[in-house]
This record gives sequence, C-alpha cells and structure tokens, in this order.
Amino acid sequence: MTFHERLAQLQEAHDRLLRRPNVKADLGNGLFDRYQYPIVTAAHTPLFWRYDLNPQTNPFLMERFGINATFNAGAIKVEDKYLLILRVEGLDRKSFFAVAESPNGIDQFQFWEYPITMPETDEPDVNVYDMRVVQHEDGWIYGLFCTERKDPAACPGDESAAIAQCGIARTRDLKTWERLPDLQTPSPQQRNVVLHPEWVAGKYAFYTRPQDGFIQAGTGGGIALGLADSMEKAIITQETLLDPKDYHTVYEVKNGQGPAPLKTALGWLHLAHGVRNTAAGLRYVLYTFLTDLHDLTKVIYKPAGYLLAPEGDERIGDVSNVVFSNGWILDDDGTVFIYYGSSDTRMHVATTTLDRLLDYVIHTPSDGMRSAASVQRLTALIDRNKALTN
Ligand code: M1P
Repeated sequence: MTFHERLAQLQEAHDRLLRRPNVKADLGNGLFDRYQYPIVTAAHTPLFWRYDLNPQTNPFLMERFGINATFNAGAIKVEDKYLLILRVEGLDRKSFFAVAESPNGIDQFQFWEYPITMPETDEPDVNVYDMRVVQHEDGWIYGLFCTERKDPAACPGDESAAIAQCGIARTRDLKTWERLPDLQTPSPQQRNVVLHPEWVAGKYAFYTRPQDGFIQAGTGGGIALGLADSMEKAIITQETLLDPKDYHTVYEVKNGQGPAPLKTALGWLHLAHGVRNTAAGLRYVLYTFLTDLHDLTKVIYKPAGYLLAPEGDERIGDVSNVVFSNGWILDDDGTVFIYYGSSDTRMHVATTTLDRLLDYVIHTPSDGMRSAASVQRLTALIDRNKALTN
C-alpha cells in the first residue's frame, strides 16, 4: 500500500468515527441513560497530532506521537457548544489538556487543532491532569487541576514517590490561559480540588481532598471545604470536612469531589467519586449528595451506595474498575450531561435531568451501615409493592 493509499484509509476511518451517531443503550435504570459508544477515545485525536504527514520524513506513515488515552474531562457549555477539556495521555505517560467540542453533547466530538499550552509556575509540573472547569461569579473561567512532581524526600531508588498539588489557571476562551500560583492548604498533598462557582462570605471557596500520601488519603479523610481571599495567591488555612470516608461503604478508602456542584432550589447537588478496596484492587464509583444552600459544609441528603459504577467494557482499561467524573453540564431545559472516564482510558456520557437527580438524592435512604438495615429497607419496599397488587 502506498503512503497516500494508507493516508486515505486512515482519514476515512477517522471521519467515520467522528461522524458516528451515539445512541442510548437499553432501558436504563430510570435515573440516567448510558450510551452505546464512548464519546472520546485516543482514536478521536486528530491524525495530524499522531502522524508526521510528510512522505519524505515519514515514508512508512507510522505514528510519531502516539496517544494512549483520553479521559477524565472537565466540561462547560459555551455558545451552544459542549466542550470537554480532556486529560490526554501520550505513550510517554505524560498527560496534557486538550479541548474537544460537540454540537449536542453526546457525539461528534472533535478536538481543537492544538492542545492547551498551559503556562508553568517556577516549579515546573511533571504531569498535569483532571481539570475541573468553573465559570466563577468573578467573571473568569478557572481550571483547577492536579499538578504532580517527584517527591524530593523520596528514598534513593524510589522513582514513584510523588507530590500532588492543586494547580490553578484562568481563561476567558479556553485557548489562552494565565497560570496562577498553586493552591496552598494545610495538607501535604492535594488532589480533586474544585472551585465553588459562587462567592462565600466574599471569599473563594474550594472543595479539597486532603491526603497524607500520593495514593493514600490516610488521615486526610474526605471532601473538605476551605476558603481563600484571592485566586492570585490562594491560601487556605482551614479545611472543614463535609463528606468523610466511612467504614464498609463505597467510599471507605477515599473519595473526591467531581465537578463543581449544581445549584438547585433545594440545595447544591454534588457528584463525587468513592473508592473501596477489593481483592482485585481499588474500585472507583460515582455517588451524589446534596448540601445546604447556605451552609456548604452541611450535607442534607446522601443516598446509600453509588449512582454509577463501571459496567461492561468500562470495567477494563489502564486502571481497571474505575469510573471518574470531573465534568457535567446542566442545560437550560434541565438535561444533565454526566461526563465520566472509564478505567483511565476513554470518555463516556450519561444523560439525565435535574428533576430525576433530585428525586433520587432526596428519596433514596442513606446508608443503614449494616446488612440487617438493608434487608429491613428491602422488606418494607416489597410489602408496599405487594399491598399495591392485593
Ligand atoms: O486511577 C484512578 C484515579 O486515581 C486518582 O483519583 P484519586 O485521587 O481519587 O485516587 C486520579 O489520578 C484519577 O485521575 C484517576 O482516574
């Protein structure tokens, strides 16, 4: 096959992938709909990223910049376009951010020509990932993300010890970004930090996830809230735990805020991930809770268990048995697009409505914390259903 024949075939396959309509999968659970296909994969990245298209310098038309995965995207709707700010990971394991846009939020996602050039601080990032994008009341769009660097205190020979901190950048158009100093908190490590979209007592409010080590949350047990006076030098001196990890739950090992919460008439609706231990390793699922409109540290409803867990092909990938969300979009008609990465490999969407999510969060009892309590709850439901048919 000639260079040009191969290129034509690659282009045809890529076009077909980008045009492929997505369809709702099966009956669903009444709460949300999954879709048949992932919405963004490594194969969605432009051919002109992956290939040198010059026959002189790449006669075999081979990939010169391979992409390993596209996942854990922040999300925002701007001028009728659904935008994902993806974590794109190359074959070299380094992640960077790139925007893909869709006209409808469920298919036809197409990458912008260039990835985001994220300015660095005086201490260069080794790896950046999992951006939460928030349109704040102050007029800026902020991107908060994890910046990872080698732990200077690592024992000799330990090439995996790292320090995770919250990087902060802001933009007006998602193309040009201004980097601000990293967030300072009392915790030695931070991941999954999210900016609250509104002022709180005239300050910026952050959901944090204090953790003792790079992987282990340790005593830093849960989602916390902290306030800072400015974004130009964001310093949190106190973190108040609002959603702790808990024994024998889907968030027994650790948890983390997903995207920024959605404001509803009944409270702030949160999406988060919870992590539990299994013999096969960690299992990541998504769960929800509602906090008080005025006291952001007060959880007023929290259904037992998970909202969404890895299913089918989602269960397999670079880090299997993981779903992770750091982006969702609430449309004007009440539709909610939940964007989630599966197994650190690809992006999916699930759609629902704000009404459904609120119905779920308010009417699903909280965790009874014992098997007997679950049986009691199930028996009561069966009794009520039997009474309907008798
Ligand atoms: O590999 C699973 C996830 O692990 C981390 O999440 P957490 O900090 O809660 O453990 C993140 O690196 C995330 O990107 C990843 O999906």
